[in-house]
Amino acid sequence: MITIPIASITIFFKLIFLLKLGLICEATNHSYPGVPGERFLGPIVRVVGTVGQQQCVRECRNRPKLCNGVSYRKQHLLCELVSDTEKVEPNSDYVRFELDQKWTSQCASCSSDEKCVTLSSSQTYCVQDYFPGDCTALHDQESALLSGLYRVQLPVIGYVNVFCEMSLDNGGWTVFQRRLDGSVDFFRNWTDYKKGFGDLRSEFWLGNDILHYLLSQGRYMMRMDMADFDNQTRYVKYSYFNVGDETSKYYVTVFGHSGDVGDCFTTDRGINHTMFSTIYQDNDKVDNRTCAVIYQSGWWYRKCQCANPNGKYLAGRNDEFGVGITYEAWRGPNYSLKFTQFMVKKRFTQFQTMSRK
Ligand SMILES: [Ca+2]
Repeated sequence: MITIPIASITIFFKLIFLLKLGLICEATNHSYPGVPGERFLGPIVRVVGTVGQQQCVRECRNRPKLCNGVSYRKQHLLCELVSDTEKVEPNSDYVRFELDQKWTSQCASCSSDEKCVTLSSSQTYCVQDYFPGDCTALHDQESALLSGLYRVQLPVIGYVNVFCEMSLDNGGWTVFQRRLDGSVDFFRNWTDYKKGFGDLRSEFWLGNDILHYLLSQGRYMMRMDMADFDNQTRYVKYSYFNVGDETSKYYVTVFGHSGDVGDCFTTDRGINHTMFSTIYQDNDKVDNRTCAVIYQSGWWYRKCQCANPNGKYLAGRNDEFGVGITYEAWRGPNYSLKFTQFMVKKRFTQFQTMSRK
């Protein structure tokens, strides 16, 4: 008589149960146990919409140099690929799978921007993968995406991580500045502002080169959100925003104000048609003074400013005229705001352009 230990029967039925739930993905000899109720924090390196769970895992396996895990959102058939699987967060809509990619020998020749395609003859080919150029393209591709870190591909500089605001004002916004707690020093030199600094999940400046190449992809609008220490909020929006390259000193063009507070960017002391200035790079329009030193930041200074979003985190009312994170048209030059965030969104997406014809 053959005896089967009770334990192995229990494991067998547990596996059947998990497979029924779809929490184990079976894909050519490799099973990946899923963790329900959690998702990877990203950055999300690639989004694949309208696929099943097993296909989602396969999409990751087909990109061995890019992908080490997937977050799958069942209701939306939404597949998020990540390369960094260290940080997770609870989310009941998701199940996450961590993948060990070392075994994937057939696709090993594909680079991180290529997808491995298997033909029926079991031969594999590496084909160029598609990457969106900004958060607007990501949002157009899949409107159910959450706010967070995503990888986009820009002209000239290639891949960069950006924070996408996917719910506020219809989503699809790429964030390029945020202040919220004073944890990051913004009184920095030209190179720091050129390359960007800080933490994309917290306080940061995305970087003037990134901003320039991002905006070079089309026609963009800009939105600035702000909050004071009484938890009041305001925003301004501009129908056009563009930033030149480094040889132009990141020359800015902005117009078309709207919002629920006065304009600080296209006025006489605004930023329109000015160059970027930092300490040791005085490109402002005051001959005998250096605005960037007086107001302790890097910014598009004119004579000198009406808003100083990269200023010192002075937390509310203070005596340092204009040095704080000020927005004169709202709380004046002696009030340093609690929160600011700047972001851009492409005005006409491919679909909208097509339907406009
Ligand atoms: Ca000057």
